[in-house]
Amino acid sequence: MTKEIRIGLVGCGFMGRTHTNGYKRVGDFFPELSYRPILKAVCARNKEKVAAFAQQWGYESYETDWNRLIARDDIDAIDICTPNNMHAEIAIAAAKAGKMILCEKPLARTLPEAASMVKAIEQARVKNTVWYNYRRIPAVTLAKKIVDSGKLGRIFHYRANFLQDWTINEHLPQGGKAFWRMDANAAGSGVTGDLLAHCIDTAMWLNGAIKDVSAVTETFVKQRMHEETGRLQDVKIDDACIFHCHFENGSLGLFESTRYARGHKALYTFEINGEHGSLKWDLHDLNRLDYFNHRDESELRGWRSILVTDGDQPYMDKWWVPGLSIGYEHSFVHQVADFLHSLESGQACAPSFRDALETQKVCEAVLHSASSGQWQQTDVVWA
Ligand code: 4PW
Repeated sequence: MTKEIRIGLVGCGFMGRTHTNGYKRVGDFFPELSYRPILKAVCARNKEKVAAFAQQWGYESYETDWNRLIARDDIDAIDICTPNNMHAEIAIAAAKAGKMILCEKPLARTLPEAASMVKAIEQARVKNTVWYNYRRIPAVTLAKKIVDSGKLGRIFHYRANFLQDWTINEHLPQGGKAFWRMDANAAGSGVTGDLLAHCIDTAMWLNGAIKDVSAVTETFVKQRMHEETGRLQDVKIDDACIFHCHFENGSLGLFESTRYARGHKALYTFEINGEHGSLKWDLHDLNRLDYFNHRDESELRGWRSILVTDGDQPYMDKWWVPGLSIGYEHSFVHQVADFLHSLESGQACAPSFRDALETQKVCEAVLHSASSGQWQQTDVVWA
């Protein structure tokens, strides 16, 4: 018997589209799941925009006030795709109303905000997850299987980059609908919360807790016009951030993120080096995982380039035939599938709000370290 999960989406920007595509596709490709998302309502302040989004994507109805969406008794789950400054208020209200919550990353702007969200969902005991979608790219999930199998042995190094170039133009404004990621009040931070948060989530998932960090940040364009005030205002986000760290398992980490790497649009890469082998992954070639196994016969030893498209590899039995690739959008379909599966199994859907709180601790420690010039403990507790 199919059970319905009636979705109420808040926000209809880029992430609203990726999540909605996930809800729409999941039933076709994961027919065994007993839960099915129903696109019940979408909410955004601008009536014309939200009505058009509802029509284009197939939502049954729309709202212009998220409080009304949460108050509706025909909604089971609230999906938060707003700018970061609204995550906490919406999530806490949704938890009080007993709704399941799926929240876009990063969980919040700050650690105290994130902690209040975790408290609310744990008190209300509502199902929850945070959209750190890169975990669900099959090659990344395969990396997790290889690390967990112990094939790499003792881990020495973890390094990750997330590079973009879209804010180099000094005439771009901050704030408003299009540029809220550049406004510290809306976003909380710059590349640390927006991009490094992904790298940190993947890193701790693959390699365990990050214990302490030492960071530098830079804001290359110091003032930009603010969309809301129309005035030139100080830019308070980090345009670039580099940090190094110790992991709990004794390995060293090196992370870099910037929106000023001319030519790079969304280059997320990571590499992990262990005693017996190494793994490398690159978002621009996302179906491929590179693996070096030092235990291979010495004459034939070398980097293996694994094209992750085979039915034996994570998630790939759901898609086409071996050799045919899938893309970025499928990571969101997988996240929906895993969330629906968690409703059947009764297990938490990782990363939960609590897991995302640990990532938030690292982001906060990184920003503190950059401003103090000191190493900073993270206090991460990673299961
Ligand atoms: O979450 C991130 C975004 O804010 C994304 O994964 C990539 O960078 C794409 O857009 C931004």
